[in-house]
Amino acid sequence: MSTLTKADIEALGKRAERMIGELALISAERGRLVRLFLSPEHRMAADLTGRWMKEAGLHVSEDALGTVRGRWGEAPRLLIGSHLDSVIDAGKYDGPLGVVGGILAAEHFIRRGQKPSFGIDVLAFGDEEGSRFPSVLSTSATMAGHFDPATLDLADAKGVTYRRALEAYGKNPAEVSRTAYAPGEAAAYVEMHIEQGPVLEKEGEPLGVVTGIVGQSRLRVSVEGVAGHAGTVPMNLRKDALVGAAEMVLAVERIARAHAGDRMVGTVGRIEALPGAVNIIPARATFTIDLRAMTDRVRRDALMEIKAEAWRIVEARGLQVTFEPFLDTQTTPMDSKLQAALAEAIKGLGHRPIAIPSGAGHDAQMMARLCPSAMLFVRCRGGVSHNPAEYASPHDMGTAIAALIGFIERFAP
Ligand code: HGY
Ligand code: MN
Ligand code: MN
Repeated sequence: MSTLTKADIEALGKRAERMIGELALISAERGRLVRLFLSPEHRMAADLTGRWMKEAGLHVSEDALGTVRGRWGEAPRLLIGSHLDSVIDAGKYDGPLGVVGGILAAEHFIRRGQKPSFGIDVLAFGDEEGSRFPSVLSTSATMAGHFDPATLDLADAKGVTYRRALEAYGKNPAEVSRTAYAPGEAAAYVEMHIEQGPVLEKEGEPLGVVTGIVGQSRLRVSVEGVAGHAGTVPMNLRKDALVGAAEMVLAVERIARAHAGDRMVGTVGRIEALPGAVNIIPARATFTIDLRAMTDRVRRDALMEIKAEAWRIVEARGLQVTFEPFLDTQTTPMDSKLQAALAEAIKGLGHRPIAIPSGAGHDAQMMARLCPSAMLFVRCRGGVSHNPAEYASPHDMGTAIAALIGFIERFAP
């Protein structure tokens, strides 16, 4: 059974709620949560996180990509982390729960002077969502030794490159590749995260153990047509880029639905028509595709189906289409031994661990390329996420931190 009392668990949950609430006030916009990588808001959130890490007794440092690291003890290390960056108009738990939970779990051992036979690093990543640059998971990828130098030349919506943004944040891009852990230094990685889905709520359980993380393809599609006068060009003579794009969007939905058995989901989250005037037939339409499935082959085959459909559409309409892929992450299984240890810790609290595949991407997807990795899911109301209505209860968060503490008590590198 857990060494924590019910009062301990409630207190942990209340502290987590307070800390997450404080982080949620750090936003680039009033009225909605926007916290982008290498932004002034990232700086403020990183400083607040560093302060909490220090107060918990961790030794705080920051790497060349702005990842904040709270360190305790010697190698081999158990890494515990998640991300501080957010999507646009985000909920406040996606990311921060894993950072705050890691700090409070580490503090539990430091306060009691219970030094395990391994070190603990709590990590606060800055670029999981890819909300600023067309890259995702770049900070955890770097820590795992897989940074793609081409990332430095990616530009944000204002044309600021990743490299310039790093320099403006006070970092030296030349030091980026030195942030990776040395082989053997990281014994394992564990991440606590809201489930962002409805399974735990349906099961009536607060905690789940992630079996694997979905693979993702993200690409930008550009459809070229011919601008024309909305009042004078007959319908049968038009080369309307937006109508062609609209047919493609429906094809994405149809093809994704056809592969529901592989948990395939296809989303067009952004679309733009140019020149964007009410009385001009769109000459150009650009949109994004986010395609995911639990098997990589099925996902990549479906992507070919979507492209084939797009070529048929442009052929029929006298348009042109180009595809610009900017993400392709593999389906990533979580370490089975670590899953079992998380399940034992959850049972030690008198709960039933629920095994769940993750339809969302996470930093654990990259850290799994460095060391055995696992994720602990926390129930969230209605499964709602990437939405300001996102909510996890202090009781469930306290229970999750207690489970993480139980996991650490059981962990042996
Ligand atoms: O989009 C995702 O899967 C994650 O929230 N970055
Ligand atoms: Mn997340
Ligand atoms: Mn997210």
